[in-house]
Amino acid sequence: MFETLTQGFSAAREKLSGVRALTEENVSESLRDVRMSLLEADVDLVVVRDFLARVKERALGERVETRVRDASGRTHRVTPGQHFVKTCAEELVALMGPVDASLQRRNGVASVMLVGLQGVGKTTVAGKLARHLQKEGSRPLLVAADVYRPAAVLQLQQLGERLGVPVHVGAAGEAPAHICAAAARRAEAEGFDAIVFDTAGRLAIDDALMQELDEIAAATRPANALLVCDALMGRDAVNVAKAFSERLKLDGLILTKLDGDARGGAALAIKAVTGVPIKFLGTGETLDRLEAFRPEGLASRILGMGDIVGLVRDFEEVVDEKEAEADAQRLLKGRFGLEDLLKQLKMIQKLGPLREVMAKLPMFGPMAEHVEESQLTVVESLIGSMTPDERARPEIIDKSRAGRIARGSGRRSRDVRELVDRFGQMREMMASLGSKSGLLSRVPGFGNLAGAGMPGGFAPGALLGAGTSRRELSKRKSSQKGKRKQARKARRKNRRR
Ligand SMILES: Nc1nc2c(ncn2[C@@H]2O[C@H](COP(=O)(O)OP(=O)(O)O)[C@@H](O)[C@H]2O)c(=O)[nH]1
Ligand SMILES: [Mg+2]
Repeated sequence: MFETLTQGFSAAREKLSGVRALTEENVSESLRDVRMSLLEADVDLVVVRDFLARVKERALGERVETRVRDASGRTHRVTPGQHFVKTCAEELVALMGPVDASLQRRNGVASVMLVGLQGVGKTTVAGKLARHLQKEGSRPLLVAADVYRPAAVLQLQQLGERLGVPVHVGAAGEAPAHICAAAARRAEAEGFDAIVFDTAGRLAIDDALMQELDEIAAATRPANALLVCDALMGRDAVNVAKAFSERLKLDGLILTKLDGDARGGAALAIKAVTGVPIKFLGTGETLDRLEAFRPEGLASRILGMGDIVGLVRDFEEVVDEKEAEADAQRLLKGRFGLEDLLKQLKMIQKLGPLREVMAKLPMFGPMAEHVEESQLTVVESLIGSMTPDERARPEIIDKSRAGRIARGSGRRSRDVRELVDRFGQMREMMASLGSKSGLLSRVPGFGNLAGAGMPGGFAPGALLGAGTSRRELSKRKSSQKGKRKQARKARRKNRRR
């Protein structure tokens, strides 16, 4: 997601890393990288121009605070480069915002009419929204209003079946507006408090389609008319959205297929060009891949700074809160073995493709594209070949044990040693930083695995060390050394007290 933009902003940030002040010259130079990535990402030209102008004006116009005080009263130094990134983040949020992921209700019913071209993901979104509404405690009814392709009805029925959500289907030859009106009456009679109309699309916008959508809207007066857009279409998605918004009153946008979109041009420009707020993002084919839109999360992912809040939400979906608490407690006491690691790795896998999960982590974002899913499998197979004792206390794994584990898992002894070494480092890190970590500690069960904001701090990731560049590794190592030194100092200080 957004690799193109992330690279541009990272390059810009790097250029400003040593400077003592933001000047016309160095800001312009940095913005050149940003401009190039924006154009490459297929962002609308007018949007690019305005965005760059605003960032530049603010970067140069505002007094750069060199020291800020955080909530706990500690002061931090702020570099001009950081100030620049903060300005970019705020302008990205302003460009893509506001936050508006709520679904409106009329007479207590959350009615949603989905419109959009063919193949953009309307039917998939219908299923995802039904699931979302279910999770919020509503009772949704799905309505198959795409009557032109029998397969479309079947597709919705299959989704409904999987979710246990009834699907309203019209009679043969019944007009879409008629079907939808009948479904709305049925919803009222049968006590459904949410209804999602899955309408037909076309390859391009035409009058017949608009006419049909007008009729459905008039017949059902949906509380939410949402346009579904395919992010992979880039600037075309934006143009289509503009044309739709000029013909139909839209309450929101849903951007789909962001998981496959390396450029991100549509996400950046679509709100600015249409004036219609983004409500949800589709980030995969399965029904759980729907995210409520948060511009801050997207902006920080674009800037390569991760999206902790998004990650926390993902975790809430897959993690048993109580179990996570218990895990965290044990970790706090230093009782943490490879068995626990295996459990956490499995949990990560439930969250989605590894590189997507990593992209949401600060510091790991830029490395996410180097991550290979297969590394997880290696770690899994190694741990799988260990005895319970070895899993609990990996430090007992000597040369002969390592050899046996390697043979059992079909890996090399070196892999075993690497895993054990890294695990040892990780435990040490945890012991020194432990629960003091900031944001990441809010991730259930992960708080103690992670030193927030520290390269390599995210333990399972650090353990994989997957495809990490040598430079990154050495950076990490020296930073770890620094942290360890700090931790030793802190421990000594504590003892003295
Ligand atoms: N990767 C990915 N594929 C998606 C997403 N949403 C939908 N799709 C796929 O896009 C194709 C078209 O989706 P569909 O819901 O039938 O589109 P419709 O014609 O607008 O109803 C299907 O193969 C979906 O699995 C998404 O967020 N990510
Ligand atoms: Mg469809």
